[in-house]
Amino acid sequence: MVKPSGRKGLSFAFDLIPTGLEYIAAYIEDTVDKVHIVDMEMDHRKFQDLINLYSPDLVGISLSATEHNEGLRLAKIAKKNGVMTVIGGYHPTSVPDLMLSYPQIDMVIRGEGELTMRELVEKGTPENVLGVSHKKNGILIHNEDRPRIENLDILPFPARRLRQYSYKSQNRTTDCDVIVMSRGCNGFCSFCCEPSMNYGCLRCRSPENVMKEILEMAEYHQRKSLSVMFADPNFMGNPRGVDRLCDLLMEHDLRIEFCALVRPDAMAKYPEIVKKMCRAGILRFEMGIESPNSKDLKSTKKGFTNKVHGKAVRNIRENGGRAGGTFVIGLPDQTAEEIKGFPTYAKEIGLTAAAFGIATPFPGTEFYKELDKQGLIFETNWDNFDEMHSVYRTKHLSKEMIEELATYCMAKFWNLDTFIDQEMVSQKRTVRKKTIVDFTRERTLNISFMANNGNKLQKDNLSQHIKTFLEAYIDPRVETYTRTVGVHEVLEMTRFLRILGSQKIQCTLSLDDTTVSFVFKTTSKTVEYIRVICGRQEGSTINLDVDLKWLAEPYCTNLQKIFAFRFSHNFSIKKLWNTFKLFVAIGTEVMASNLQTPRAHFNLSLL
Ligand code: B12
Ligand code: SF4
Repeated sequence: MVKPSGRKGLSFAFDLIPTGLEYIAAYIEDTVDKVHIVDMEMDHRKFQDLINLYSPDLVGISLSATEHNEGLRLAKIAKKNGVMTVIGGYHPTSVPDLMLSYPQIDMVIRGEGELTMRELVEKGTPENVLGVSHKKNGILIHNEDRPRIENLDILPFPARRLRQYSYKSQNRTTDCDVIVMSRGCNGFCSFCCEPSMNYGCLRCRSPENVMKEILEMAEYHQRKSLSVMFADPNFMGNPRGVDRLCDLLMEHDLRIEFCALVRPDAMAKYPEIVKKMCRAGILRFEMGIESPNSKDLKSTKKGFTNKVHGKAVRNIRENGGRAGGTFVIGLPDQTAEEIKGFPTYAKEIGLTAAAFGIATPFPGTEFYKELDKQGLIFETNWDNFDEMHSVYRTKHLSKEMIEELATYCMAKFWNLDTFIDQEMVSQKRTVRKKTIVDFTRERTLNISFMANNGNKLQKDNLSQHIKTFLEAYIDPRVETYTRTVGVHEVLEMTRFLRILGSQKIQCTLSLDDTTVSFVFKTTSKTVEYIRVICGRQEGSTINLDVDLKWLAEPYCTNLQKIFAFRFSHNFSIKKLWNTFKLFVAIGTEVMASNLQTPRAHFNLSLL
């Protein structure tokens, strides 16, 4: 069972675990000699070497649209070795004819894989196996659909014991895992694959069955602290089930922080359950906010209005949870002005995290059918069906404009005020200030996530994207926010400020003629404000200049990166002394942090 490589979008933030393959492996394990799960993103061996090692009779590959090409490449290698191939997942289910047109694909399993795969390996032939599409003498045969599994409790838990890799959460130190409480969704959003895969039908496991798996999962991870994603597309689809699960979770002392994908209308409607979820450790939420505009919510058939947005976010924030939201940009009639308003709206309603995906017509969706009918889809490379590239013509915006707007939205939202706000909200729960070292370490990871994403995504036009990013950062709201909240009230930095004293630190980022400065005004006790301005301002006491040319140059060496940093703008002895104090303040904090938690290594070069 194989998952192709190729991180895209959100999988830079979360390691993607092939749960579907683990489910299937668990279901067929007792009927085959051996089943191996290979994740080519995590495995550093060549696929040919793995074929030699395992000598499989059958290779099963899981595919999304963006993995189409890579999946075909792997299937070709398997086929060259005389191995039968079968593929499954949302993409092949939607386009079985296309997939079977490739000589290296023998069979497609449509829909859920467990029962179909078991029957297939037991019979040894696809003939009359429900849910299989295959070829016979060059003719495509689509066997009838297999009915959905109504009682999900009959399924054995995913075969984590077959896992060969250690999956990590965004901080790269905590283990992460995935669990599924329900399948399907009762929504009918036009751009989503759920309606075609599950026909608006939501099926749920019993909370008791889920709890049993959670306990088994905790044991698998030796009860270490863990970050777990509920991969249900609509986790709150059955609020009573979630409520019961929270009761069960609270009976145990587990070191698990859960994340769930939820609809904002449910989060607005059930404040008591939201409260309970946060108490039970379900703390991070990703909501499909999609757009502030009613016309977009209507055209995509979201089934709710923008009135629910603010209320949903408030319910989460009040309980110290992380209110994440995703937006869809580049819909057929959206304008640049409308899209530019999205990050502002995200901040206004109080989201603590946001992602801005480009509307992508996946085959099988209503959205795809509509655009295909009008001949608007121009992209032919499936690699770009990743919600980060523009793949069809819209009324007002070019491909380049949409992709730049995605960068703009990202930068406008992920400014320093958002990072501070995130901390402020989580303090409601932790009642503890985070140290400046931990805070900076986590922000460095966020920035590297954005840089990885940007590098990979916009490699042809990276300089322009960096400039758009810098320009979007200029925002007077950062100063207003930091003056009101007080960064020192949110982060533990007493010793740091005492050593640093009264300073005006100016950190200037530039690329060609685009220059943006971050000004940090400190006293020995407070951070008065953080200001983000175009160009430079006079009167700073410490200057750090960073030339971002190296970012736009993907193959630059570490040495080049180091030379991009300069502390010497308008050099004077006084400034040198102040810079020294800054280094001492940072060094002291890093040492203190390493003494307290030796695993919190800090990469000084990043500072
Ligand atoms: C949770 C989730 C994520 C998580 C991953 C969680 C994890 N597993 O680690 C995160 C947030 C990281 C993520 C990222 C992305 N995701 Co996502 N994700 C989902 C979601 C909601 C659930 C996936 C899941 O784990 N399901 C649970 C398992 C049990 O189901 P399953 O994987 O579908 O497997 C079953 C069947 O499909 C089938 N099957 C699957 N593989 C195979 C293989 C064989 C051989 C066989 C026989 C059967 C079979 O049998 C399995 C068991 O029944 C799905 C929608 C959904 N409901 O599935 C979208 C979905 C898969 N994601 C999607 C997309 C677009 C993305 C991103 C590109 C978004 C972005 N821009 O960042 C990235 C892609 C990342 C990458 N490839 O690098 C799309 C894919 C569209 C398409 N047609 O290709 C989906 C369908 C959502 C949608 N838009 O409708 N995702
Ligand atoms: S609510 Fe979410 S999972 Fe359900 S159909 Fe809409 S986008 Fe898909």
